[in-house]
This record gives sequence, C-alpha cells and structure tokens, in this order.
Amino acid sequence: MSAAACIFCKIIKGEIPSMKIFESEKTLAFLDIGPLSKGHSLVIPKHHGAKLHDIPDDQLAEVLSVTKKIAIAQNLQDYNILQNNGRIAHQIVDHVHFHLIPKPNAEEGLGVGWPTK
Ligand code: IU
Repeated sequence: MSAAACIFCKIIKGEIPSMKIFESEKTLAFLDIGPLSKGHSLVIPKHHGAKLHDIPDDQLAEVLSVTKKIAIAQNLQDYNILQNNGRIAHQIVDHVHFHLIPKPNAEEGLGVGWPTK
C-alpha cells in the first residue's frame, strides 16, 4: 500500500482526526479507536513502512523511547507492548505501529488477560 492511501499517514497529515498524545518530527502517538483497555495507545514512526524491517533504526529508536515515556507519564505498572507484522500475525493496518496496552487491575475488570489482537 502506498503512503498516499495509508490511513495512518492520513492521521499524521491531519487529514483524519485522532486523539493525539505526543508528536515530534519523527513520531506520533494517539489513542486507539478500538481500545483493548482504557488508555490503549498507538505509537508510530512518521516514516511510512508496513513492517518493522521497513523502518529506519533512528525512527524505531524514537518510537520505543516515546512508548516508554508515555508508559511513565500514564504511571503504568502493568502493560503490554504489541507490534504485529503481517496478516497471519493479526496486522490490520499496514503502517508500523506499537500498541501500548495498559493492564488495569482485576477489580477494574477491563483489559485483563492477554491481548486478543
Ligand atoms: P493491528 O496491529 O494492525 O491489528 O492494529 C491496528 C489497530 O489500529 C487496531 O487496534 C485499531 O483499533 C487501530 N486503528 C485506529 O486506532 N484508528 C484507525 O483509524 C484504524 C485502526 I483503520
């Protein structure tokens, strides 16, 4: 898929609205529209590439660093980082993205267990 047709590139360009959490020259983080738990966010490189191996190292390094900063800012203690590559691995959107999925405690009753996507 070309960058022009990519939904996350449209979010980066502001052509599609999103709930932004963080933005820099290389990285964007926003809330997932189908959250697996409260605060589920996506952290993406602005460089368009479908899979991890398509992304330059400097972009990946910043994405991981931003993911860590968001986890700290949200004061998360238990959380999953998930990054899918390819249909069999449950990738739906062909622009690399890291899921940051907070795991609330059992009493809150949401998002407990292994992510299902
Ligand atoms: P996946 O790793 O490709 O399976 O995850 C794609 C995610 O992108 C999924 O959790 C969707 O809810 C999310 N998403 C979004 O936040 N905004 C969108 O416009 C679209 C998908 I399309």
